[in-house]
Amino acid sequence: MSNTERNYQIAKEMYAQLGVDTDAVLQKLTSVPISLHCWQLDDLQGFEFPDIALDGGIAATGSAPGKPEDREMFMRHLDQALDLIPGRIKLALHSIYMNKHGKKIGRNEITPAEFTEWVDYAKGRGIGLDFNPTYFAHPDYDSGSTLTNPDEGIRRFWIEHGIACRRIGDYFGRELGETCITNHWIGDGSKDITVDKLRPRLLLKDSLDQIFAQPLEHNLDSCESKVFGLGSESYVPGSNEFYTEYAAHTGRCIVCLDAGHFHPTESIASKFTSYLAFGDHLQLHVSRPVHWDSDHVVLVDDATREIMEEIASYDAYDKVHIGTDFFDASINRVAAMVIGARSARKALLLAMLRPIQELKRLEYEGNTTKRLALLEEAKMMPAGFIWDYFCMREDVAGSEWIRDLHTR
Ligand code: RNT
Ligand code: ZN
Repeated sequence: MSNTERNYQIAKEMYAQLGVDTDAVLQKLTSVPISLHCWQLDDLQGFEFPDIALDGGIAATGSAPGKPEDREMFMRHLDQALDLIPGRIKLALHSIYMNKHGKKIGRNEITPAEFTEWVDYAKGRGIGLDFNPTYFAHPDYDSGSTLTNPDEGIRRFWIEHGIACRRIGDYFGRELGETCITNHWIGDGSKDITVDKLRPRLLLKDSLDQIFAQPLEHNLDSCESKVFGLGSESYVPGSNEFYTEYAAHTGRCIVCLDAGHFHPTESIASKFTSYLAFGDHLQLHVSRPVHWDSDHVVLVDDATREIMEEIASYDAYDKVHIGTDFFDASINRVAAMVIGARSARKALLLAMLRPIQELKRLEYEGNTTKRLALLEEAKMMPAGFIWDYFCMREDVAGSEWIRDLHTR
């Protein structure tokens, strides 16, 4: 018996005393998909315009060496990262990771033909795909006004992009046998005081109506809200209230909650049950805001743990679709993707290892003293032994991946 197996046996007995079945936890842990965003690897550069600067009020700061110079290097880095990430994975793409095969194709004209390599890649690795229209970083347009643009021609362009993207999402879902979530986020908003806040929202509503007009079997759309961004400090039409209302009224999309898109003391975890109470699905962008929507690498921190705990507490794995979203260019980008992905999965494990039944029982009894005591005692349980065993079973390196990391 290896050290890892021996340690697991010890931990398993300890958790059993708390009423937690670690074998069942591991079975669940490997099956819950985490949708990893591809754009950590190249600071959201994509392949469409290799030189264009990022805009839309988001930014990847830092200048670590090793940013992929071409598609081949990007794919090599992606393989390196995915090899180090245990558990069921989906990969979230942005439309700018398309392959135009040398043709001149507008972003409003893209089709599955520009993404066939991604489907082959996903099939080869046995992973699912999610998708994102890119309503920013376009040489001809200002991303501060896309789906809310009063210029009908420009708004039309972005509506067509949205429609084209969800058809590609449907193609992903059909090919891979797993529903694709197509996430719509726009950077629209204004830097300063806006007198008419209604008009942009009416335009956005109309744009979404047009984008979502056709039901698609293998695609599920989500809309991601925000409080503010760089250059949209004073007003963002795509707020959480707006999209929540839109989703509830139309039933045409679900809501995506990004951990960095709320006020600093607001936790997205505490919001889940307001949607679950109505049977709604949710998509998550697990991220790490530091003072603002900074998109730092996800860690096993309190905020991430609370997110996972809220899912585990109600067994809501089929309703809450976990995804990541961060872009840090200050450290090795492959390692950043690995750290964030492993941390998200570790936080999920910790949430699953909580003695949920016992905690609920104490709560229903009104024994808030014992509830608090047990919550604190549970934190010192040997979860690391379970994680190591999980990695071993998944045939993915444990903490020794750091030893093999060739970076400063
Ligand atoms: C931006 C949103 C959005 C983007 C991606 C790249 O604030 O979080 O999800 O990060 O579309
Ligand atoms: Zn996001």
